[in-house]
Amino acid sequence: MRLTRSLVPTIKEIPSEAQIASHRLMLRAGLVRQTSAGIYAWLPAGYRVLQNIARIVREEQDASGAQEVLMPTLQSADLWRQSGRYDGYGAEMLRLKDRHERDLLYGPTNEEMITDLLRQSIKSYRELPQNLYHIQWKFRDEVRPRFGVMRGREFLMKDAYSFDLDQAGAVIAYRKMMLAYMRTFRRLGVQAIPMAADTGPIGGDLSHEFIILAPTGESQVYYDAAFETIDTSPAAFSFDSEADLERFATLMTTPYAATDEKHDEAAWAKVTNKREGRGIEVGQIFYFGTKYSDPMGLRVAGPDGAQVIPHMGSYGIGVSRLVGALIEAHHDDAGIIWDDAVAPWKAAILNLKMGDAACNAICEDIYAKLAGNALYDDRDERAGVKFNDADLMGHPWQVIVGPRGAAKGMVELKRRATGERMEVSVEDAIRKVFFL
Ligand code: P5A
Repeated sequence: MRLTRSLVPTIKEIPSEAQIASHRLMLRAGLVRQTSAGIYAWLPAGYRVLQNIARIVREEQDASGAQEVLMPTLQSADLWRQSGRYDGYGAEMLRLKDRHERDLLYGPTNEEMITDLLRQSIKSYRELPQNLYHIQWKFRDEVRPRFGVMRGREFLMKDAYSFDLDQAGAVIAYRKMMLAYMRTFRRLGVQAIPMAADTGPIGGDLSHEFIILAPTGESQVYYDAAFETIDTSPAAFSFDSEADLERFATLMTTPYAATDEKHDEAAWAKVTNKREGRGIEVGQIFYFGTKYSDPMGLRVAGPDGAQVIPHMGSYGIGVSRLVGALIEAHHDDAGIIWDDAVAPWKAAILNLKMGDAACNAICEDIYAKLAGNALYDDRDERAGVKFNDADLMGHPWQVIVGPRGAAKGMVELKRRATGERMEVSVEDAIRKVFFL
Protein backbone atom coordinates (compact mmCIF):
# COMPACT_ATOMS: atom_id res chain seq x y z
CA MET A 1 0.00 0.00 0.00
CA ARG A 2 1.07 3.57 -0.66
CA LEU A 3 0.89 5.56 2.55
CA THR A 4 -0.53 8.61 0.79
CA ARG A 5 -3.46 6.48 -0.41
CA SER A 6 -4.01 4.70 2.91
CA LEU A 7 -5.94 5.21 6.10
CA VAL A 8 -3.10 4.79 8.58
CA PRO A 9 -3.75 7.67 10.98
CA THR A 10 -0.65 7.63 13.20
CA ILE A 11 -0.53 10.08 16.09
CA LYS A 12 2.45 11.57 17.91
CA GLU A 13 0.68 12.52 21.12
CA ILE A 14 0.18 9.93 23.83
CA PRO A 15 -3.58 9.23 24.09
CA SER A 16 -4.65 10.07 27.63
CA GLU A 17 -7.40 7.44 27.80
CA ALA A 18 -4.97 4.54 27.36
CA GLN A 19 -3.39 3.09 30.51
CA ILE A 20 -1.14 0.41 29.03
CA ALA A 21 1.51 0.34 26.32
CA SER A 22 -0.35 -1.85 23.83
CA HIS A 23 -3.48 0.29 23.97
CA ARG A 24 -1.47 3.49 23.50
CA LEU A 25 0.51 1.97 20.63
CA MET A 26 -2.56 0.56 18.88
CA LEU A 27 -4.10 4.03 18.87
CA ARG A 28 -0.86 5.81 17.96
CA ALA A 29 0.02 3.39 15.14
CA GLY A 30 -3.48 3.77 13.68
CA LEU A 31 -4.52 0.14 14.17
CA VAL A 32 -7.91 0.68 15.81
CA ARG A 33 -10.33 3.35 16.92
CA GLN A 34 -12.87 3.01 19.70
CA THR A 35 -16.46 3.48 18.51
CA SER A 36 -18.20 2.87 21.90
CA ALA A 37 -16.91 1.71 25.28
CA GLY A 38 -15.06 -1.58 24.69
CA ILE A 39 -16.01 -1.67 20.99
CA TYR A 40 -13.41 -1.05 18.30
CA ALA A 41 -13.23 -0.50 14.57
CA TRP A 42 -10.21 -2.15 12.94
CA LEU A 43 -8.37 0.12 10.51
CA PRO A 44 -6.35 -1.32 7.59
CA ALA A 45 -3.07 -1.99 9.46
CA GLY A 46 -4.83 -3.42 12.52
CA TYR A 47 -7.14 -5.55 10.44
CA ARG A 48 -4.18 -7.07 8.57
CA VAL A 49 -2.65 -8.11 11.91
CA LEU A 50 -5.98 -9.51 13.11
CA GLN A 51 -6.31 -11.54 9.92
CA ASN A 52 -2.73 -12.82 10.14
CA ILE A 53 -3.35 -14.05 13.68
CA ALA A 54 -6.67 -15.63 12.63
CA ARG A 55 -4.93 -17.37 9.71
CA ILE A 56 -2.28 -18.97 11.94
CA VAL A 57 -4.93 -20.01 14.46
CA ARG A 58 -6.98 -21.52 11.61
CA GLU A 59 -4.03 -23.41 10.11
CA GLU A 60 -3.21 -25.03 13.45
CA GLN A 61 -6.86 -25.86 14.18
CA ASP A 62 -7.17 -27.49 10.76
CA ALA A 63 -3.93 -29.43 11.30
CA SER A 64 -5.36 -30.85 14.55
CA GLY A 65 -8.37 -32.19 12.66
CA ALA A 66 -10.91 -29.55 13.74
CA GLN A 67 -13.39 -28.39 11.06
CA GLU A 68 -14.16 -24.73 10.46
CA VAL A 69 -17.79 -23.56 10.48
CA LEU A 70 -19.40 -20.17 10.98
CA MET A 71 -22.20 -19.74 13.48
CA PRO A 72 -24.15 -16.49 13.82
CA THR A 73 -23.53 -13.83 16.45
CA LEU A 74 -27.23 -13.66 17.38
CA GLN A 75 -28.70 -16.59 19.26
CA SER A 76 -32.15 -17.56 20.46
CA ALA A 77 -32.65 -17.28 24.23
CA ASP A 78 -34.59 -20.58 24.10
CA LEU A 79 -31.37 -22.53 23.51
CA TRP A 80 -29.90 -21.03 26.66
CA ARG A 81 -33.07 -21.81 28.61
CA GLN A 82 -32.58 -25.46 27.61
CA SER A 83 -29.06 -25.58 29.04
CA GLY A 84 -30.15 -23.66 32.12
CA ARG A 85 -27.64 -20.82 31.56
CA TYR A 86 -30.01 -18.07 30.39
CA ASP A 87 -30.91 -16.62 33.78
CA GLY A 88 -27.63 -17.39 35.52
CA TYR A 89 -25.38 -15.69 32.97
CA GLY A 90 -26.34 -12.28 34.33
CA ALA A 91 -25.63 -8.76 33.15
CA GLU A 92 -22.65 -9.76 30.99
CA MET A 93 -25.11 -11.09 28.41
CA LEU A 94 -26.45 -8.58 25.92
CA ARG A 95 -30.14 -9.41 25.56
CA LEU A 96 -32.41 -8.08 22.82
CA LYS A 97 -35.84 -8.64 21.27
CA ASP A 98 -36.80 -8.89 17.63
CA ARG A 99 -39.99 -7.33 16.14
CA HIS A 100 -42.00 -10.38 17.22
CA GLU A 101 -40.91 -9.85 20.82
CA ARG A 102 -38.76 -12.98 20.69
CA ASP A 103 -35.80 -13.02 23.06
CA LEU A 104 -32.43 -13.02 21.38
CA LEU A 105 -28.92 -12.50 22.66
CA TYR A 106 -25.57 -11.56 21.18
CA GLY A 107 -23.52 -14.70 21.82
CA PRO A 108 -20.85 -14.50 24.53
CA THR A 109 -19.89 -18.12 23.60
CA ASN A 110 -21.49 -20.95 21.58
CA GLU A 111 -21.75 -24.17 23.63
CA GLU A 112 -25.56 -24.19 23.35
CA MET A 113 -25.74 -23.42 19.65
CA ILE A 114 -23.19 -26.06 18.63
CA THR A 115 -24.88 -28.67 20.85
CA ASP A 116 -28.16 -27.87 19.09
CA LEU A 117 -26.48 -28.24 15.68
CA LEU A 118 -25.04 -31.64 16.58
CA ARG A 119 -28.37 -32.74 18.08
CA GLN A 120 -29.95 -32.11 14.67
CA SER A 121 -27.13 -33.69 12.68
CA ILE A 122 -25.75 -36.89 14.25
CA LYS A 123 -27.40 -40.12 15.33
CA SER A 124 -24.74 -42.76 15.81
CA TYR A 125 -21.50 -43.25 17.72
CA ARG A 126 -19.93 -43.83 14.29
CA GLU A 127 -20.26 -40.09 13.63
CA LEU A 128 -18.03 -39.30 16.62
CA PRO A 129 -15.59 -37.84 17.41
CA GLN A 130 -16.28 -34.38 16.00
CA ASN A 131 -14.47 -31.12 16.60
CA LEU A 132 -15.88 -27.90 15.12
CA TYR A 133 -14.62 -24.38 15.45
CA HIS A 134 -15.34 -20.91 14.21
CA ILE A 135 -13.71 -17.50 14.40
CA GLN A 136 -16.52 -15.16 15.25
CA TRP A 137 -17.30 -11.97 17.18
CA LYS A 138 -18.55 -12.33 20.73
CA PHE A 139 -20.16 -9.83 23.05
CA ARG A 140 -19.72 -9.70 26.81
CA ASP A 141 -21.02 -6.64 28.58
CA GLU A 142 -17.95 -6.46 30.84
CA VAL A 143 -18.38 -4.21 33.90
CA ARG A 144 -15.02 -2.63 33.26
CA PRO A 145 -13.94 -2.85 29.63
CA ARG A 146 -10.33 -1.67 29.66
CA PHE A 147 -6.89 -1.91 28.13
CA GLY A 148 -8.29 -1.48 24.62
CA VAL A 149 -8.89 -4.74 22.75
CA MET A 150 -7.48 -6.77 25.66
CA ARG A 151 -10.73 -6.55 27.60
CA GLY A 152 -13.29 -5.43 25.10
CA ARG A 153 -17.03 -5.88 25.09
CA GLU A 154 -17.10 -6.99 21.47
CA PHE A 155 -14.13 -9.22 20.68
CA LEU A 156 -13.03 -11.86 18.19
CA MET A 157 -12.68 -15.38 19.53
CA LYS A 158 -11.71 -18.71 18.04
CA ASP A 159 -13.95 -21.21 19.78
CA ALA A 160 -13.82 -24.95 19.16
CA TYR A 161 -16.16 -27.62 20.51
CA SER A 162 -15.36 -31.33 20.76
CA PHE A 163 -17.83 -34.23 20.93
CA ASP A 164 -16.76 -37.73 21.97
CA LEU A 165 -18.46 -40.95 22.94
CA ASP A 166 -16.95 -41.03 26.41
CA GLN A 167 -14.58 -39.33 28.79
CA ALA A 168 -11.51 -41.17 27.48
CA GLY A 169 -12.21 -39.84 23.98
CA ALA A 170 -12.83 -36.33 25.30
CA VAL A 171 -9.48 -36.35 27.11
CA ILE A 172 -7.75 -37.16 23.81
CA ALA A 173 -9.58 -34.25 22.15
CA TYR A 174 -8.46 -32.01 25.04
CA ARG A 175 -4.82 -33.04 24.63
CA LYS A 176 -4.94 -32.46 20.88
CA MET A 177 -6.19 -28.93 21.42
CA MET A 178 -3.53 -28.26 24.03
CA LEU A 179 -0.88 -29.35 21.52
CA ALA A 180 -2.46 -27.24 18.76
CA TYR A 181 -2.42 -24.24 21.14
CA MET A 182 1.27 -24.63 22.00
CA ARG A 183 2.09 -24.66 18.29
CA THR A 184 -0.20 -21.73 17.56
CA PHE A 185 1.33 -19.45 20.20
CA ARG A 186 4.88 -20.37 19.21
CA ARG A 187 4.11 -19.43 15.62
CA LEU A 188 2.75 -16.11 16.86
CA GLY A 189 6.14 -15.45 18.45
CA VAL A 190 5.18 -15.81 22.12
CA GLN A 191 5.75 -18.35 24.84
CA ALA A 192 2.37 -19.41 26.28
CA ILE A 193 2.24 -21.61 29.38
CA PRO A 194 -0.77 -23.83 30.18
CA MET A 195 -1.87 -23.38 33.79
CA ALA A 196 -4.58 -25.29 35.63
CA ALA A 197 -7.59 -22.98 35.97
CA ASP A 198 -11.07 -22.55 37.42
CA THR A 199 -13.93 -22.94 34.97
CA GLY A 200 -16.35 -20.09 35.81
CA PRO A 201 -19.56 -19.86 33.79
CA ILE A 202 -18.41 -22.39 31.14
CA GLY A 203 -18.34 -25.19 33.74
CA GLY A 204 -16.62 -28.55 34.16
CA ASP A 205 -13.73 -29.66 36.33
CA LEU A 206 -10.75 -29.75 33.95
CA SER A 207 -9.45 -26.52 32.46
CA HIS A 208 -6.22 -24.78 31.48
CA GLU A 209 -5.53 -21.15 30.80
CA PHE A 210 -2.74 -20.25 28.37
CA ILE A 211 -0.75 -17.37 29.76
CA ILE A 212 1.98 -15.25 28.23
CA LEU A 213 4.31 -13.09 30.30
CA ALA A 214 3.98 -9.33 29.87
CA PRO A 215 4.57 -6.57 32.43
CA THR A 216 0.97 -5.29 32.28
CA GLY A 217 -0.78 -8.68 32.59
CA GLU A 218 -3.83 -8.91 34.80
CA SER A 219 -2.56 -11.68 37.09
CA GLN A 220 0.69 -12.72 38.76
CA VAL A 221 2.02 -16.04 37.43
CA TYR A 222 4.81 -18.46 38.30
CA TYR A 223 6.32 -21.20 36.14
CA ASP A 224 9.27 -23.47 35.66
CA ALA A 225 11.48 -22.36 32.75
CA ALA A 226 11.55 -26.03 31.67
CA PHE A 227 8.39 -25.24 29.66
CA GLU A 228 10.39 -23.04 27.34
CA THR A 229 12.50 -25.87 26.00
CA ILE A 230 9.75 -28.45 25.37
CA ASP A 231 9.70 -29.25 21.66
CA THR A 232 6.03 -29.29 20.58
CA SER A 233 6.73 -29.55 16.83
CA PRO A 234 5.16 -32.21 14.57
CA ALA A 235 8.51 -34.02 14.70
CA ALA A 236 8.06 -34.48 18.45
CA PHE A 237 4.33 -35.30 18.67
CA SER A 238 1.72 -36.56 16.22
CA PHE A 239 -2.01 -35.81 16.57
CA ASP A 240 -2.64 -39.34 15.29
CA SER A 241 -0.81 -41.16 18.08
CA GLU A 242 -2.57 -41.55 21.44
CA ALA A 243 0.75 -42.50 23.01
CA ASP A 244 2.31 -39.24 21.74
CA LEU A 245 -0.61 -37.23 23.10
CA GLU A 246 -0.33 -38.87 26.49
CA ARG A 247 3.44 -38.26 26.61
CA PHE A 248 2.78 -34.64 25.64
CA ALA A 249 0.12 -34.21 28.35
CA THR A 250 2.50 -35.62 30.96
CA LEU A 251 5.28 -33.26 29.86
CA MET A 252 2.88 -30.32 30.05
CA THR A 253 1.59 -31.06 33.54
CA THR A 254 4.92 -31.95 35.24
CA PRO A 255 6.82 -28.60 35.44
CA TYR A 256 5.43 -26.12 37.95
CA ALA A 257 3.01 -23.47 36.58
CA ALA A 258 0.39 -21.54 38.51
CA THR A 259 -1.56 -18.32 38.64
CA ASP A 260 -1.82 -16.33 41.86
CA GLU A 261 -4.96 -18.12 43.11
CA LYS A 262 -3.42 -21.57 42.79
CA HIS A 263 0.16 -20.69 43.75
CA ASP A 264 1.84 -23.13 46.17
CA GLU A 265 4.91 -21.64 47.89
CA ALA A 266 6.26 -25.01 49.04
CA ALA A 267 6.19 -26.51 45.52
CA TRP A 268 7.59 -23.28 44.05
CA ALA A 269 10.56 -23.35 46.44
CA LYS A 270 11.69 -26.62 44.81
CA VAL A 271 11.81 -25.15 41.28
CA THR A 272 15.40 -24.33 40.29
CA ASN A 273 14.81 -22.28 37.16
CA LYS A 274 12.02 -19.86 38.05
CA ARG A 275 10.03 -17.55 35.78
CA GLU A 276 7.72 -15.09 37.47
CA GLY A 277 5.78 -12.04 36.37
CA ARG A 278 2.51 -10.64 35.17
CA GLY A 279 0.55 -12.79 32.75
CA ILE A 280 -2.07 -12.29 30.04
CA GLU A 281 -4.59 -15.04 29.37
CA VAL A 282 -4.68 -15.58 25.61
CA GLY A 283 -6.66 -18.81 25.60
CA GLN A 284 -8.55 -21.24 27.79
CA ILE A 285 -9.68 -24.83 27.28
CA PHE A 286 -12.37 -26.81 29.13
CA TYR A 287 -13.58 -30.38 29.53
CA PHE A 288 -17.10 -30.40 30.96
CA GLY A 289 -18.46 -33.85 30.15
CA THR A 290 -22.22 -33.87 29.62
CA LYS A 291 -22.98 -30.44 31.10
CA TYR A 292 -24.66 -29.25 27.86
CA SER A 293 -25.32 -32.49 25.96
CA ASP A 294 -27.38 -33.98 28.80
CA PRO A 295 -29.94 -31.19 29.46
CA MET A 296 -30.15 -30.31 25.76
CA GLY A 297 -30.95 -33.91 24.79
CA LEU A 298 -27.97 -34.67 22.53
CA ARG A 299 -27.88 -38.48 22.20
CA VAL A 300 -26.31 -40.98 19.83
CA ALA A 301 -26.90 -44.70 19.51
CA GLY A 302 -23.93 -46.54 21.02
CA PRO A 303 -22.35 -49.73 19.59
CA ASP A 304 -24.92 -51.84 21.46
CA GLY A 305 -27.84 -49.67 20.36
CA ALA A 306 -28.27 -48.01 23.77
CA GLN A 307 -28.49 -44.19 23.88
CA VAL A 308 -25.22 -42.48 24.86
CA ILE A 309 -24.74 -38.88 25.98
CA PRO A 310 -21.63 -37.46 24.26
CA HIS A 311 -18.86 -35.83 26.29
CA MET A 312 -17.87 -32.33 25.32
CA GLY A 313 -15.09 -29.81 25.68
CA SER A 314 -14.67 -26.22 24.47
CA TYR A 315 -11.51 -24.37 23.54
CA GLY A 316 -11.09 -20.61 23.19
CA ILE A 317 -8.41 -18.28 21.85
CA GLY A 318 -8.76 -14.51 22.21
CA VAL A 319 -7.89 -13.54 18.64
CA SER A 320 -8.45 -9.79 19.05
CA ARG A 321 -6.95 -9.81 22.57
CA LEU A 322 -3.82 -11.34 21.02
CA VAL A 323 -3.18 -8.22 18.96
CA GLY A 324 -2.78 -6.28 22.22
CA ALA A 325 -1.01 -9.14 23.99
CA LEU A 326 1.61 -9.51 21.25
CA ILE A 327 2.34 -5.79 21.47
CA GLU A 328 2.62 -6.00 25.28
CA ALA A 329 5.17 -8.78 24.81
CA HIS A 330 7.12 -7.07 21.98
CA HIS A 331 7.59 -3.31 22.01
CA ASP A 332 10.12 -0.67 23.03
CA ASP A 333 10.08 3.07 23.69
CA ALA A 334 9.86 3.83 19.97
CA GLY A 335 6.88 1.58 19.24
CA ILE A 336 5.66 -1.85 18.22
CA ILE A 337 8.02 -4.68 17.20
CA TRP A 338 5.94 -7.08 15.08
CA ASP A 339 6.96 -10.66 14.60
CA ASP A 340 7.36 -11.43 10.88
CA ALA A 341 4.44 -13.88 11.05
CA VAL A 342 1.82 -11.30 12.08
CA ALA A 343 3.14 -7.92 10.89
CA PRO A 344 0.68 -5.93 8.75
CA TRP A 345 3.42 -5.58 6.14
CA LYS A 346 6.80 -7.29 6.12
CA ALA A 347 8.54 -4.03 5.27
CA ALA A 348 8.12 -0.29 5.01
CA ILE A 349 9.85 1.47 2.12
CA LEU A 350 11.00 4.89 3.27
CA ASN A 351 11.62 7.29 0.39
CA LEU A 352 13.81 9.96 2.00
CA LYS A 353 13.61 12.30 -0.99
CA MET A 354 10.31 12.17 -2.81
CA GLY A 355 10.71 13.57 -6.30
CA ASP A 356 14.37 12.56 -6.64
CA ALA A 357 14.43 10.50 -9.84
CA ALA A 358 16.75 7.77 -8.53
CA CYS A 359 14.94 7.49 -5.15
CA ASN A 360 11.54 7.32 -6.81
CA ALA A 361 12.64 4.72 -9.34
CA ILE A 362 14.23 2.45 -6.73
CA CYS A 363 11.25 2.75 -4.38
CA GLU A 364 8.79 1.93 -7.17
CA ASP A 365 10.91 -1.05 -8.20
CA ILE A 366 11.09 -2.45 -4.65
CA TYR A 367 7.41 -1.72 -4.06
CA ALA A 368 6.45 -3.71 -7.15
CA LYS A 369 8.75 -6.61 -6.28
CA LEU A 370 7.54 -6.85 -2.67
CA ALA A 371 4.05 -7.23 -4.16
CA GLY A 372 1.60 -6.37 -1.41
CA ASN A 373 4.05 -7.09 1.42
CA ALA A 374 5.24 -3.51 1.77
CA LEU A 375 3.88 -0.18 2.92
CA TYR A 376 5.48 2.52 0.79
CA ASP A 377 5.98 5.77 2.73
CA ASP A 378 5.61 8.09 -0.27
CA ARG A 379 4.62 11.13 1.79
CA ASP A 380 6.30 14.45 1.23
CA GLU A 381 7.64 14.40 4.81
CA ARG A 382 10.97 14.85 6.55
CA ALA A 383 13.13 11.74 7.01
CA GLY A 384 12.76 11.96 10.79
CA VAL A 385 8.98 11.75 10.57
CA LYS A 386 9.23 8.66 8.37
CA PHE A 387 11.76 6.97 10.68
CA ASN A 388 9.59 7.63 13.73
CA ASP A 389 6.41 6.36 12.10
CA ALA A 390 8.11 3.22 10.80
CA ASP A 391 9.50 2.45 14.29
CA LEU A 392 6.09 3.19 15.80
CA MET A 393 4.28 0.88 13.37
CA GLY A 394 6.82 -1.86 13.99
CA HIS A 395 7.42 -3.24 10.49
CA PRO A 396 9.99 -6.08 10.78
CA TRP A 397 12.10 -4.42 8.04
CA GLN A 398 12.64 -0.86 6.89
CA VAL A 399 14.01 -0.33 3.40
CA ILE A 400 15.49 3.15 3.56
CA VAL A 401 16.07 4.83 0.21
CA GLY A 402 18.11 8.05 0.19
CA PRO A 403 19.65 9.99 -2.73
CA ARG A 404 23.29 9.11 -1.93
CA GLY A 405 22.74 5.35 -1.92
CA ALA A 406 20.17 5.46 -4.70
CA ALA A 407 22.71 7.06 -7.05
CA LYS A 408 24.80 3.85 -6.83
CA GLY A 409 21.80 1.50 -6.68
CA MET A 410 22.08 0.83 -2.93
CA VAL A 411 19.55 1.04 -0.09
CA GLU A 412 19.77 0.74 3.66
CA LEU A 413 17.98 -2.14 5.34
CA LYS A 414 17.03 -1.89 9.02
CA ARG A 415 15.82 -4.76 11.17
CA ARG A 416 13.33 -3.31 13.66
CA ALA A 417 13.82 -5.95 16.38
CA THR A 418 17.59 -5.53 16.67
CA GLY A 419 18.19 -2.08 15.21
CA GLU A 420 20.79 -3.67 12.91
CA ARG A 421 21.40 -1.69 9.69
CA MET A 422 23.13 -2.76 6.50
CA GLU A 423 23.77 -1.22 3.10
CA VAL A 424 22.60 -3.63 0.40
CA SER A 425 21.60 -3.79 -3.24
CA VAL A 426 17.93 -3.74 -4.22
CA GLU A 427 18.05 -7.49 -4.93
CA ASP A 428 19.57 -8.30 -1.54
CA ALA A 429 17.04 -6.11 0.24
CA ILE A 430 14.20 -8.07 -1.36
CA ARG A 431 15.85 -11.42 -0.62
CA LYS A 432 16.30 -10.51 3.04
CA VAL A 433 12.72 -9.27 3.47
CA PHE A 434 11.48 -12.61 2.10
CA PHE A 435 14.12 -14.56 4.09
CA LEU A 436 15.52 -16.08 0.90
C1 P5A B 1 -14.01 -21.65 25.35
C2 P5A B 1 -14.45 -21.41 23.95
C3 P5A B 1 -14.86 -19.65 26.61
O1 P5A B 1 -15.67 -18.79 26.35
N1 P5A B 1 -16.29 -21.19 25.40
C4 P5A B 1 -15.93 -21.29 24.01
C5 P5A B 1 -15.12 -21.11 26.22
N2 P5A B 1 -13.70 -19.41 27.25
S1 P5A B 1 -13.21 -17.98 27.81
O2 P5A B 1 -12.02 -18.24 28.58
O3 P5A B 1 -14.25 -17.33 28.49
O4 P5A B 1 -12.83 -17.10 26.55
C6 P5A B 1 -11.84 -17.57 25.65
C7 P5A B 1 -10.78 -16.51 25.41
O5 P5A B 1 -11.40 -15.33 24.89
C8 P5A B 1 -10.68 -14.18 25.29
N3 P5A B 1 -11.57 -13.21 25.95
C9 P5A B 1 -11.59 -11.90 25.68
N4 P5A B 1 -10.89 -11.16 24.81
C10 P5A B 1 -11.13 -9.83 24.76
N5 P5A B 1 -12.05 -9.21 25.54
C11 P5A B 1 -12.79 -9.91 26.43
N6 P5A B 1 -13.71 -9.30 27.17
C12 P5A B 1 -12.57 -11.33 26.53
N7 P5A B 1 -13.11 -12.33 27.28
C13 P5A B 1 -12.48 -13.46 26.91
C14 P5A B 1 -9.59 -14.65 26.25
O6 P5A B 1 -8.35 -14.76 25.57
C15 P5A B 1 -10.08 -16.04 26.67
O7 P5A B 1 -9.01 -16.90 27.00
